[in-house]
Amino acid sequence: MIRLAIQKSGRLSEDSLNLIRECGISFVSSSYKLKTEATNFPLEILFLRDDDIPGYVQDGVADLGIVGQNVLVEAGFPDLEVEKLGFSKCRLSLAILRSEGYDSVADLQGKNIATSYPQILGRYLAGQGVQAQLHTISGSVEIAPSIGLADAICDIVSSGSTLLGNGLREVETVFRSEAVLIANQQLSAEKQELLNQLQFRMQAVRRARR
Ligand code: PRT
Ligand code: ZN
Repeated sequence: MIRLAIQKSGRLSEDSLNLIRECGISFVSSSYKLKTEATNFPLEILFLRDDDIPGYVQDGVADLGIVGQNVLVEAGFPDLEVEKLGFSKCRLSLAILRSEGYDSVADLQGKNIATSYPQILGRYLAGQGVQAQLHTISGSVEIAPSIGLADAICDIVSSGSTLLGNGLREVETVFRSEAVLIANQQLSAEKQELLNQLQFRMQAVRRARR
């Protein structure tokens, strides 16, 4: 039996469940249950907050997980990635008030930047030779500039309408992300074989979708 952690309720949940079903794996899920067992494959599914998934897989509490690369890399475990899944594509971008001028990332020198991704942003700015004060906040990051909490933000963007609605404009792409399958790095031979079977099926599903 192999244990897979997926997001309980959020942007990754439906696509994760659909992918497992399209792999020919049947299970019953209900919104109040935190785990379920597949009926035709030795798989147990755990339903968790996405932020908890990388740590659980790193520690072996779960063998496998489905999570956004943004959360995986921010948690510090990029090496757990084994397969790109092609959904939940988004980018982590820097944005400023639309009324502000902007030439290059050097304009952020000495500025206050609000983000939920201090690790990824910190590395990006260091790579650009820019020093800024990062303020880590866990939600509603887009409101920070208009209430005077920060000069800029770094947050997840997909359509761009949230930025627009908050009077912000995207100035730099810091990181591109999609959902990935992750795996513990010390799987038993038996679990490794089950992972191989799952990856094979996931690849076939992606080819069929194209
Ligand atoms: O409760 P839990 O902790 O499990 O969920 P969560 O609220 O932390 O995450 P959730 O469900 O919002 O997102 C899960 C994952 O989906 C993220 O980690 C990304 O990998 C991916 N993803 C894809 C997104 C988006 N698109 C997205 N648009 N995550 C968040 N957003 C938010 C963004 O933060 C911003 O507020 O949507 C807004 C921007 O969207 P646009 O379309 O207006 O640009
Ligand atoms: Zn989360």
